[in-house]
Amino acid sequence: MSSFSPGFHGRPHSVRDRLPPGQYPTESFPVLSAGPTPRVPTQTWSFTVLTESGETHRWTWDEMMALPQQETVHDIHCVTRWSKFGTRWRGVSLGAFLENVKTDASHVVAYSHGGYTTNLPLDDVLDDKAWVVHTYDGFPLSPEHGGPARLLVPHLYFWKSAKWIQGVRLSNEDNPGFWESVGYHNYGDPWREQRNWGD
Ligand SMILES: Nc1nc2c(c(=O)[nH]1)N[C@H]1C(S)=C(S)[C@@H](COP(=O)(O)O)O[C@H]1N2
Ligand SMILES: [Mo]
Repeated sequence: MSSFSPGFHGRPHSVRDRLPPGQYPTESFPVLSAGPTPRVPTQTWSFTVLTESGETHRWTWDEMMALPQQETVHDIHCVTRWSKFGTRWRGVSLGAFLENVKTDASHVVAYSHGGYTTNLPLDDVLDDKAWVVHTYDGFPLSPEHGGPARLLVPHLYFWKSAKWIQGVRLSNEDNPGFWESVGYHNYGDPWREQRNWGD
């Protein structure tokens, strides 16, 4: 026993503990996009928060980069059953954008270049649970993976992490997004295996 490092014995259990039901771990980083990959130059990039009362807040790329930056490491889980452990990102907590935004909204819809949308309860994107990320594993996020910037919501299935993020709409209604309106689960908790509507 003592000839093995603690990590050797600990590992199989911790890997299993980190794997939600019905998932398998992968080292690769698959690309899943419902359409063509938009090319969004940082020079014209902006992030918009639209409130339920019609107020618009907007950040350019440089303004976004001037907000507090966080380095954040997470396991991610795709509903197609792959999970990737320990992905390392850099970006801005969604809470930093919403800090000075007056809202009583219950939900947000994240919307992307290319038309993709996904819905989330507001509580699920506050308190460092969601980020607008621009760097993956130390390098600028590639267009295939949503660069120049995507949403990262690691505690929910990865379809909630909208690539090529353009902004969020705050609302008092919960309006299903792209996948949610064609049968994916409305919330998408991988630990409760909320893959499809009715799970
Ligand atoms: N704009 C946009 N965001 C998207 C998607 C998409 O098709 N368009 N696919 C989602 C799905 S289903 C998954 S699993 C992840 C895949 O991200 P990846 O291609 O970086 O692995 O992005 C999510 N975000
Ligand atoms: Mo997915």
